[in-house]
Amino acid sequence: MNPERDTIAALATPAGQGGLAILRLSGPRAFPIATEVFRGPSGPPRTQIFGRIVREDGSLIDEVLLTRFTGPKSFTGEDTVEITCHGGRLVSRAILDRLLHAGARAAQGGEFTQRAFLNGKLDLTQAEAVMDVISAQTDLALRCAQRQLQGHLGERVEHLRQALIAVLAHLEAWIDFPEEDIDPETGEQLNARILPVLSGLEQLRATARQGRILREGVATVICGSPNVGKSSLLNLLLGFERAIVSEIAGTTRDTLEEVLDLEGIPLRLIDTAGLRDSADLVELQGMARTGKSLEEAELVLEVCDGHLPPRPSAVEVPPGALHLRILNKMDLGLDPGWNQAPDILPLSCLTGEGLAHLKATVVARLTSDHAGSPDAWNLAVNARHLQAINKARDHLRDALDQLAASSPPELAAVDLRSALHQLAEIVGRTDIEEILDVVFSRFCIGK
Ligand SMILES: Nc1nc2c(ncn2[C@@H]2O[C@H](COP(=O)(O)OP(=O)(O)OP(=O)(O)O)[C@@H](O)[C@H]2O)c(=O)[nH]1
Ligand SMILES: [Mg+2]
Repeated sequence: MNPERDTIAALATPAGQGGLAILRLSGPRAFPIATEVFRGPSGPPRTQIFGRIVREDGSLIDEVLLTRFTGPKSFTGEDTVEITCHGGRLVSRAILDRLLHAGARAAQGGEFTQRAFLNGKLDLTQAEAVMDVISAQTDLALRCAQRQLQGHLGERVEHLRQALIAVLAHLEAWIDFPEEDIDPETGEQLNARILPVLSGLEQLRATARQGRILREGVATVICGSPNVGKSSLLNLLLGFERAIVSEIAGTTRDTLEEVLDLEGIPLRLIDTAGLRDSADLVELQGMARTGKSLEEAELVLEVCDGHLPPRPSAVEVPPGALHLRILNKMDLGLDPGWNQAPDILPLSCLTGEGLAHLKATVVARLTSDHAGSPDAWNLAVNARHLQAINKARDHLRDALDQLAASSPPELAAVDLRSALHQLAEIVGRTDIEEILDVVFSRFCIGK
């Protein structure tokens, strides 16, 4: 424990009314501060003790349960106290004020987890996973975050890092010999040891898309002409009447967004205004918003009225996005003009016919490109990891080029060290003040 550090305090549960609220206190003065504000029996650590939080004059603020965790056996690694009080805004605020008055400092967002990291309780991937667990929107996202919190990703990266350290040691031993260049045999051996690390990095890289999907959801835009059943599809997928549906063309004016858990994959469903020629100012603004949503779409669900003959589509699918065409209103019978159309999914929002097939197709299309990799949904690296992995990969490729060109070995060593530095940044094993701010700024207070 670092005695220089402040003792920090915060409300760990959401501000507002609830049955209970929990406050946290962590740092070298956590126990003395607790003793000052708490009246109750003393008891062993990790045991809840019933007592009272009192003001300076001894008057009651609230009856609470208080638990002491002696560092390093605590979440932060420091002496920590948790206070469970009644879940009212005023009462939790009054207790927090009392703790601050007794010498604690108000914690910043993520500061408890940051201390856990600085005290070696978590590596940086695990610290990030704390936030992923809190913000997970689907079971699959939660499972992935829990695996990362258990240290699976950290272990994989550490494994690659150790392999690279061994290569560097080999290379440096070679540098200590007086010869000027790497002889072909040593070059081959080094090559053979770098290549598996490179392929390990590629495997991690291949999980980045899943990482983004699990953390941010798939931007899914429901679009098409007016009155084809876009809002009906949104409602059908969600299972409740989120959007207004009517037989009047141009019902939806503004974009509407709602998250759907589709077999563990979070879809950010966006219902949009129908696209058509119009002079109505509000409708034009709505269509402009449809266009904006489409620009950022990863999955485009283009809805058509299957009862009517096909018409040229006004939907512009951005490059790289998945595009599915849905023929709605199949209960009214499909127009024969659609017979030749490829890749269409018949559906009836009225009866639900075709929905199971549509869902299965979406899941299959979203998961197909990594069907061979069971890691993809487990490791699912985030954007920060990906950036470091990309840089590490580039440095390793440079090192291989140097070896192939039989350059002086010092040059390959520089590249290997740079690659190592990138891997160290992923798990936080380096001097990384600047990346800490980026990582922990996403956190909520009290975590
Ligand atoms: N028979 C039948 N009618 C449907 C079906 N789906 C939607 N409708 C009807 O079609 C009309 C338009 O549905 P909406 O969901 O409001 O269509 P929209 O595409 O959102 O329309 P705008 O918001 O105006 O662009 C409503 O009267 C719906 O009840 C379907 O599968 N079968
Ligand atoms: Mg609509």
